[in-house]
Amino acid sequence: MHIHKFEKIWLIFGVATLLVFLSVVGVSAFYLGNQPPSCLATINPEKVDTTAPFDQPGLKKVEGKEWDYELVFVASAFRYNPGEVEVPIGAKVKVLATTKDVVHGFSVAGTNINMMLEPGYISEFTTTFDKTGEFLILCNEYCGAGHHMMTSKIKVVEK
Ligand SMILES: [Cu+2]
Repeated sequence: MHIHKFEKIWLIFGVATLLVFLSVVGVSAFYLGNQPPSCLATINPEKVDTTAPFDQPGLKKVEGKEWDYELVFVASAFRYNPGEVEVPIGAKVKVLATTKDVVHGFSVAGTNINMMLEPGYISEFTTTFDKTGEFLILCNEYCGAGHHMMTSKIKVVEK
């Protein structure tokens, strides 16, 4: 079979591009460990208030884990619990969040924290807050009439 020279070049280019993209996704998923935030842990959305750790939202010091604190958020129309929280600077924090009703967003302005909260799933993000200041948490998934009022705040403070 004869393939025209330009067709061959174009074919090679196409296959090479595909391989580059697949290896980027592969390295990101299997070597860097990037995963969708809510693919592993599930929760009964009707029993969020009585299921640990969501029965006690807020910041908790933990021992013997790779992170120093767990920051637990429960989202519901149209608020986050807690409505404001203080986090010590430099601490490694694992954010755990879920929703009691519909899909909500969990985006922390000025950081790379941006999760979708889906009913029945626990979204997780581990990070270190290394700048003091106030960081606004916003819902960026339209959830209903009060969507624009749905906020919380993380205050990063000196130890
Ligand atoms: Cu919303």
